[in-house]
Order: sequence, then structure tokens, then C-alpha cells
Amino acid sequence: MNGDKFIMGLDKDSPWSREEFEQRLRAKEKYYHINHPFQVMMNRGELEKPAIQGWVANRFYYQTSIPVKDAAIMANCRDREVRRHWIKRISDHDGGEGEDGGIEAWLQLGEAVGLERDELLSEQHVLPGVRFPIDAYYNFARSATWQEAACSSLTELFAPKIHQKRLDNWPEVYPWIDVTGYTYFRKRLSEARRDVEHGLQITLDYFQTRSEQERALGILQFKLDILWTMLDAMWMAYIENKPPFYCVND
Ligand code: AHQ
Repeated sequence: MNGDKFIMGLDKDSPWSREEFEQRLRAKEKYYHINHPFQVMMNRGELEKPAIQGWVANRFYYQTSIPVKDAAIMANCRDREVRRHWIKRISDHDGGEGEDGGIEAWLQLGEAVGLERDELLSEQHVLPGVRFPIDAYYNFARSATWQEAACSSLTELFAPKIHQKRLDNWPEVYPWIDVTGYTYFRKRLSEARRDVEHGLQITLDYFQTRSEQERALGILQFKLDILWTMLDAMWMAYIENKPPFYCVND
């Protein structure tokens, strides 16, 4: 074979270079749920109050599932150095010494959009089409290797932008939302960047052969599918006004 044609990753079996592998992971940003019509309408200020409230109440199930997912990853990981970092994700959500944590901040977001705390805690508004993908995420993380589960958190490569957009746009387009609700998004700007740097290094180090690298892309797509599907269910319920069984007469 002509040597100068043998550039890493050109043929279908040779592994991509570390840089190309990272680039291919980052190229999946186009599938991120920031591009979902529900999220686009949200950032343009086009959602009515019930749709915002529905999103906050449904996403609370995601937020409370994250630390449980991360604890499942910890339970599968025998690497102390990794656990010392990963454990921060749990306290970021549950609250550490003297700090409320993300779940409390999300409850404050609920109150800021006019929901009672118990409406979130009771999970009464959680749609089946939101619950199922979130449960699929937890079950994947619980049964996969800790490295594969770490890879599935890499959607946060794209998360700082989505949090910043909310902080930039919401005060102007949703003046009725109390500003105390924005604590969560502000917290995630730095937490997401720290988390995803750790998850990316684990992924780039672990998935070495071409087929392993392709597997990593598939895992990231699985998680992108989860986030997109959650918003599909919310679109049906809060934009189309066609929640589950809307057409069934009791
Ligand atoms: O608030 C979010 C969060 O704490 C996490 C943890 C991380 C994971 O472990 O999968 N993913 C994630 C995400 C959060 N917020 C989402 C949003 O749109 O507000 C984005 C989501 C993600 O990108 O996976």
C-alpha cells in the first residue's frame, strides 16, 4: 500500500486518532436536543406557561434520576481515582455539606414557574414518554461497564450552551418566571464543563479499536435519542395538547 495513503482511520478497520475520535464525538452535536423544536420554541419565548411548567415538572424526574444513575456507575467501578471524581456528580445534585444541591435548585425552579414543590416530588405530571427513556438511561448505566456508562454522559459536551441560552433568553422572554429559579442553570455551567472533561478522558482512553470507537459513538447516539424522545413526548402533551389517551373517553 502506498505509505502516504495510510493516514490513521482512512481504512474501515484502523482506529481513528485520538483527535479524530474526539472530533467524531463532538460532531454529534447536531443531534443534541437544543435543536428539538420544543427547545427552539422555548428559547424563542414561544412556549405558554403550562408548557414551561410541564417541562420543569417532567425534567425533575430526569434530575432526580441522575444521582441514582451516577451511584450505579460508582457501584460498577473499582477504580478509586475515578470514583473520587465521579462522586462529585452525586453531591452536586443531592447537595454536599452546607449546600442545597441541584435537586433543591430544581425544586426552586419549579416554585419560580408557579408549581408547588409537591407537584414535582409526587411525579404526578411525569409523562410515560419521559419516564421510559429516563429509566432506559438508568438501566443502561446500571448494566453497562462503568466506562460505557461514562461515555453516555458525554451529551454534556453540548450542555453549557443550552444552559447559557436559558440564562440569556428566559429573563427577557419569560418575565413572569421568578429569577430565583435560575440557580440550577448557573450551577451547571461550571459543573457540566468539569464533568464532561473527566468523562471525555475516560472515553478517549478506553475505546481503542475502531469497533470500540464506533461503539462509543453508538452509546452517545443512544443518549441523544433519550433526550430527544423526552421532548417528543412533551411536544405531544404541551404543544399538540394530545397527552397520552387524550382521545379516549373514560
Ligand atoms: O442538568 C443536567 C445534568 O445534571 C446532567 C448530567 C449529565 C449526565 O450524567 O447524563 N447530563 C445532564 C444534563 C443536564 N441538563 C440537560 C439540559 O438540557 O438541561 C442536559 C443533560 C445532558 O446533556 O445530558
